[in-house]
Amino acid sequence: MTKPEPNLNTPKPKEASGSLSYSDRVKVSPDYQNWSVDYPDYNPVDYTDEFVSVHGVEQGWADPADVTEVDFSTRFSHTGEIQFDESGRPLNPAGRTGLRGRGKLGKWGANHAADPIVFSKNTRGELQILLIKRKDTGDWALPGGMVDPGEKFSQTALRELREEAGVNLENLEVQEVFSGVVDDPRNTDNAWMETVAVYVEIPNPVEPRAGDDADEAEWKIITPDLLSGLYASHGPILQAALDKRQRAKELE
Ligand code: RP5
Repeated sequence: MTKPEPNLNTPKPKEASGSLSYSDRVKVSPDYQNWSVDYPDYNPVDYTDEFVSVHGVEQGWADPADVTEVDFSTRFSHTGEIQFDESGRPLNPAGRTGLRGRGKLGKWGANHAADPIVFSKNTRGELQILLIKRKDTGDWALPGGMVDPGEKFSQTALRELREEAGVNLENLEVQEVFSGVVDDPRNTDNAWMETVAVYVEIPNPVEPRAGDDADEAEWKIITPDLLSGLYASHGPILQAALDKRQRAKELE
């Protein structure tokens, strides 16, 4: 097999929309993404946004710049054991991203979030999903957010639903449908988003009201175009919830 040419100098065509794009990110060929593939020339820019390194540290939501000060024995990844590079930085389980450092993420390693998937049918009987339009990228997304200390993932998901979409379902039971790395535009080689997505179905679509990080909140009919246009990997996560819902219906 011919060895694929690494291409470190071409920026990725569509890394992210809006203010999340990292202009210094370089393209990594899929053949070279896995850390187990030898890539001696790999030397991407080391970037941590000032908002993280100054304000984040002052406000207590970001780790110190020196990764050796972080106690990783209290941290975890949904993907299993985390690998580290020779300087002690955690390595993104999804592989090389073309950027080192933490970018706009506060924590070295996994940055934990939770996402609510809320289904309901409209008056014509069509299945809908409650989505928000993110202020930072303008993408439609699940109304999820970062886990607060001491919170269970399901609590985070339902709190974020209330804060971002104005819908309070905090007394309802939810079904877990996904846990793992999100293909988030903020991810770097050393800091990445992970989420737990949960789903619930309600009989009537409650009127949403956008808040917090959301510009808009709306019920959307689920179509292939909607699924493929969602933020990060929210499309595949929503598809997993649809499949699980379908299997549950078949057993009823
Ligand atoms: C995504 O970012 C997660 O799936 C979740 O929806 C979101 C959390 O980040 P913020 O919305 O708090 O920026 O990776």
